[in-house]
Amino acid sequence: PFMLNVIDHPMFQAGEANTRFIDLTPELFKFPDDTQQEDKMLKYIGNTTVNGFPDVAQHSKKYYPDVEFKDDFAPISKKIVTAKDVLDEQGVAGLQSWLLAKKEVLLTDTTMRDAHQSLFATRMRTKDMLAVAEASQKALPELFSYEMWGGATFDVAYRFLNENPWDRLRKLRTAMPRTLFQMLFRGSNAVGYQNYPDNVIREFILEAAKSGIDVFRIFDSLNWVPQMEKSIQAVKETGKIAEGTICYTGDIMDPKREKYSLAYYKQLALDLQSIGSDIISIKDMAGVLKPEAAYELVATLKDALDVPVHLHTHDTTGNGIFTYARAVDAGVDVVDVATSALSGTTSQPSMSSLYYALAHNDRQPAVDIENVETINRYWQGIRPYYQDFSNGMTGPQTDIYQTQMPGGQYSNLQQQAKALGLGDRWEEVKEMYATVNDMFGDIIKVTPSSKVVGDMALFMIENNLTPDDVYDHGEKLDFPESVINFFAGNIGQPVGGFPKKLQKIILKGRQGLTVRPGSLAKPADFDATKAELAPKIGHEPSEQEVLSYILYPKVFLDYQMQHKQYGHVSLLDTPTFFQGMRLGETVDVALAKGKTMIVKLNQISEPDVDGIRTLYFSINGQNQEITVKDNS
Ligand code: 3PY
Ligand code: ZN
Repeated sequence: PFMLNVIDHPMFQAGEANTRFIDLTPELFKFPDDTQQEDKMLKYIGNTTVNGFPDVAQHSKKYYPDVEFKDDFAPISKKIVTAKDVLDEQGVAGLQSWLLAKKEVLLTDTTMRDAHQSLFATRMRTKDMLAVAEASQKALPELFSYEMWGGATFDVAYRFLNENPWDRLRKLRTAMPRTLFQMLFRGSNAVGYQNYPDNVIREFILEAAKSGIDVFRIFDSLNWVPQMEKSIQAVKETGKIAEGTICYTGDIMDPKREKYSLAYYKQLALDLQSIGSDIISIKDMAGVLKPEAAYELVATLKDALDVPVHLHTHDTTGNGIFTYARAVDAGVDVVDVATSALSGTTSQPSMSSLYYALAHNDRQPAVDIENVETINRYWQGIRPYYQDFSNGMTGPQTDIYQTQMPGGQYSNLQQQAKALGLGDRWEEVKEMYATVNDMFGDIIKVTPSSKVVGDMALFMIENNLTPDDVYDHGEKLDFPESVINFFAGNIGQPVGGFPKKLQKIILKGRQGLTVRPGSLAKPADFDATKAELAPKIGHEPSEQEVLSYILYPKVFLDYQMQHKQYGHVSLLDTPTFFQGMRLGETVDVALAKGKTMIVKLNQISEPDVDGIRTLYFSINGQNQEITVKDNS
């Protein structure tokens, strides 16, 4: 129909088919797909304009950075060998020796994963990462890796950002081919909050490796080694790097706290090495590892292990740089940092701060500090986009040493509390979090065990319950599902076992598992799942789609529906994506290379009797109206 419209047009037939013809009849040169994409985009903008976006406030003005970021970096110098070059050319053993031989401490940049997960509830959009991806690789080729996938980014992309996380991985991988990509993987819980069958774990890892992940940081939320073993084995099949992880809690320097002692961590690290970890990571998810403890722990592990040691902390208490400096003294091989603009408090310590803290130290990171600052200016520019999701923490929070709440959980639990109308009781929620941890026998708290503690704390605050109420009348209480699940052994066994009395109350007499849940789980039937999924999404599902559906059936189908309705909304700039448009505003949407849709919002009608508003736009100069139901 496209060609016929052109050929049939009187101007064309009159031999005037030149550029003037194209200018005068742009509608003839639109492909049906473009029109559809434009209509969908407009529907999204219209709906967001009228009905808003969850958790985003009304702003009188849209913020955009003053200066547009320009990538002026030269290509990577021929003299530089990146960590990715080493892995691709010399394999895992080559990378291990390369790391161990480095004098300086290496860095992992967590800006695109943990930093935004911990500062603004994982809401960073792919578009804002891609804009600086290629530049980052050129500017900072000496980094060990970028943590840019996994953890909560997987479900949040689908759930809140209308984005496909696999697309994010593919696009970043294309932009940064010489950079090691690292993901956070929750062992048998994959990138979810529950246990998955072993074959799902294996397939997910194979697919992630194929799609561009090089380093898999594998942890278990209870430090239970059997829950990490299958994941580590799967990574080894791919030739990528398995980082077995010890999650740090307690205080090894406090002789009264015997449960999580230095000897405990040393044995755990040795066990993880013996099942095939290529690197051992220490995951201080709450930021409670104090400087001298970091020195002792790292020195002990460096002495006991043959593989490199990678340290992760959160700067919640304000002591992150000090902790890293002592770990560097003790010989740590790699530490996790974030760009300054997205560092500090619940996020990782700042890359440039660490650089300067280690001035005149022979282990100072080998990065070009000017380049670090230039890249940081980009992030500084876009950080205000996400203000509405920010956890509001403006300075060090030393009560974390008591509550031990993971950085990645802090902002999420706060959102959860607000959603329950408990926003003004946040201090109580934090205290209850520590109380619940005691009731549970002092467990490791990291996703999903941290969510169990958080859910229980919210449940107790919401229902005004004390621990005694739970012990005395627990049989009458409907505990949160995650809590029942935990006590049933469905996410594994905590160090030292479950507190028996509470377990009996919560399971109401039922027996909990004592074996690895995956050893009982029925393997997923991928072919059957594919067949089941195809009619639901209207096309033959890819391996990635099957995996996403197995992990998050409802979230994935909801995303598919949204995507059908609204199309590629990831192309919108972030303020427009979250806030829609204001009257008189014009927004450019780059639909494809060289194809821009210029959208102007001219007028919005009052709602009619059915609550329907009409929005009057012009698109590339042509008027277009759409109707949107006002849900207010
Ligand atoms: C996650 O599992 O998402 C975490 O960041 C845990 O710290
Ligand atoms: Zn973390």
